[in-house]
Amino acid sequence: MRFSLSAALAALLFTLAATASATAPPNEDGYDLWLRYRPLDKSAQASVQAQARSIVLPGAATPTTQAALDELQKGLGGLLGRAPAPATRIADGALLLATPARLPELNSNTSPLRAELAALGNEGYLLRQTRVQGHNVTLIAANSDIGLLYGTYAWLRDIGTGAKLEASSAPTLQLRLLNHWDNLNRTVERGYSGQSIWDWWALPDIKDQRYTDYARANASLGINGTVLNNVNSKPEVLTAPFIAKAAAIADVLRPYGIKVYLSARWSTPLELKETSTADPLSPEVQAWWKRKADEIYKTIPDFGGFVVKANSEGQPGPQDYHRTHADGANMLAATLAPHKGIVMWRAFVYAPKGTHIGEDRAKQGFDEFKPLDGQFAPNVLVQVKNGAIDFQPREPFHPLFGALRTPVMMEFQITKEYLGFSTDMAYLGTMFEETLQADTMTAAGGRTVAKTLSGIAGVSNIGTDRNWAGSHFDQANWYAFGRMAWNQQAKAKDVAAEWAALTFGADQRVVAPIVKMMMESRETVVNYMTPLGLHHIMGTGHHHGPAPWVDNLERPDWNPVYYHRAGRDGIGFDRTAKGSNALAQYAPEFARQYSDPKTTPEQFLLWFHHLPWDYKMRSGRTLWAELLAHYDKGLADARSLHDQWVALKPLIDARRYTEEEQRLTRQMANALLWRDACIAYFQSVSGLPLPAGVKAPAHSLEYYKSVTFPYAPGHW
Ligand code: GCW
Repeated sequence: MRFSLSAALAALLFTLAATASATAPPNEDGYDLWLRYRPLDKSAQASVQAQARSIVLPGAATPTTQAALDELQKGLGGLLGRAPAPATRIADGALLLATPARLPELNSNTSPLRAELAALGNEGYLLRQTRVQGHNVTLIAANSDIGLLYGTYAWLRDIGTGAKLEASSAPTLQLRLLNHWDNLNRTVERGYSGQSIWDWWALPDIKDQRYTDYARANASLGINGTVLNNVNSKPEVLTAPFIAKAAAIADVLRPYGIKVYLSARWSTPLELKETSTADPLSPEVQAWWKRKADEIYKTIPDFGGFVVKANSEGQPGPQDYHRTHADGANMLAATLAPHKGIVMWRAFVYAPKGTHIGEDRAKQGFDEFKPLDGQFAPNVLVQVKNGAIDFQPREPFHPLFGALRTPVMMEFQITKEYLGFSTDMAYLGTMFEETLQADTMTAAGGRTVAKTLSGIAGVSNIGTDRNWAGSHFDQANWYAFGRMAWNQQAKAKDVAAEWAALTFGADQRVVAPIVKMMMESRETVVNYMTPLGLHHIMGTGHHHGPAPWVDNLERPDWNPVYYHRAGRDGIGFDRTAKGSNALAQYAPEFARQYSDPKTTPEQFLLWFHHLPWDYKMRSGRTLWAELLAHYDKGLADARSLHDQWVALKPLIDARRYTEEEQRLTRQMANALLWRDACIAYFQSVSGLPLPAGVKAPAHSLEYYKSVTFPYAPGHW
């Protein structure tokens, strides 16, 4: 009896295991990103096969078209099980890759595509089921080989998501860059995904396969430039050995349309002891930079240019010599101009120690750069962070957008310095969309932030972790940045759906719930960290965890208490005319709307206003009760994110399921810590009781103050 029972049990377990392995998808480690090319089902395979019976590229292959052909081999090999061989003759069912140079009839007066192609510029593409030379083909057409590569990725993407073929697409911005904050010793400032992928020691001789896969991933999104090193830069990066290393990376990235840029340290020639000063007006300094630019272009003929962090957070700059940011930027720009290089000069500056420290930090970038407008050389762009403080979970757009005639680059932070690193889930597509679509009100009828841009940069979240980004969901932030750099009108939700389908498979039972989680995630983080316009109340230095009580740092504007200004009388930073008047930096109509708390969107309320705790919110609740409700909602939603993921378990491969489940569990704990610590602290300041139904924090304020995060990553 005992024997047969255990036999029955064994049989049952065997059946369960067999069923589980039959349904659960195979494990994945995330290395393939959104370019996974897992087999399609039979009917989808048949329809793709019909579009690509052969692959035809008229004319000779170039490194870029070779990259497209290689991707098709890889992609169709995975999706269909085998890829068609390249053919030379156009036939029915061919997948045809053509530019007017390769197939002159595309440009003939009778070509129906001529005008459409002409409108696509150098990088755009069109996808079309059409007839060419009497044959039914699927056409990927563009004006250049890089357009063909982008079109190839778009075609593969449409297959992966199950979408119908995109008609045509062209980017609005020419500069679509990643900024790596990677140090030469391979640590990454604000990096939460391992070491820098750039192995400077092994370069230039040893070129990791990752560089090619990095290029593929970026080209698939249309990213066309990358700044290899941290804006807190070192002089060595501009010495010959490192230029040779950068050149080796540039060689790998070039076929994929990606240019290499470097962060230049202002005082490089002085620190290398090759000049006696770093004054931009010194002929010796100018000559040095000219020689340096010539040297770089000799090694990297298509070098993109420099990004510069000057006179910011202790970095050297032209102001050390009583020169302006424009003097500095223009001097570098003059050395790059003959080579068609550019300077991206960062506007992330705030008063150096000891100088007008009394001024609202949110105003300082504008105050420095607005008066210089019109003084910059044509190949200078001012690179502006999305908000005026620093990559907070939510910030209003920076007032420099729309205020300058000088071309402006957007700087987003893809790595989540202030949003829970790569351990908390926060899909940033919604944040990118919110900022890009915000109305600067700098023109009649409105003018979105997107419309004010000449380029866009994202601070990379890429590292040596097997999954590249620290977590699977953080891959989506790289993806969303790239897709929205290509098209600023893209909707975060559509981008999330694309990413989810490509990353987890185009099954609506998986895609729809994942998109829902993604779309909720960033607001969840805002709620448990910095609701209602609160900002910069994170832990000192590493910026992890709650620390609203901190008031003892070297500079007042590094202290959380400086930003939330909570006291018995109320909470929030008054940036109206009664306060710092930062609102005066915005367009008059914007300033008018945001000067009145009643017409200020509540998500920015405490950013612009200092209000009494009993201020009546739109919900009818007091500000105090509303603040508590937001913290509670943040915690509840963090728990819900976890539960939504758990419900997906049967449909996700075990490895990725577990890796994310562990993170979402950790996020619940982090949300609880934030909620409890902030409530304990703000209650100690407001002196108000917790309304009925609001749970008291689990510990004393002293306990929360004692929580530390030794060796938190990303902070050197
Ligand atoms: O957000 C802050 C970061 C610094 C960073 C700086 C900047 C590269 O805490 O780590 O330095 O901004 O953007 O320059």
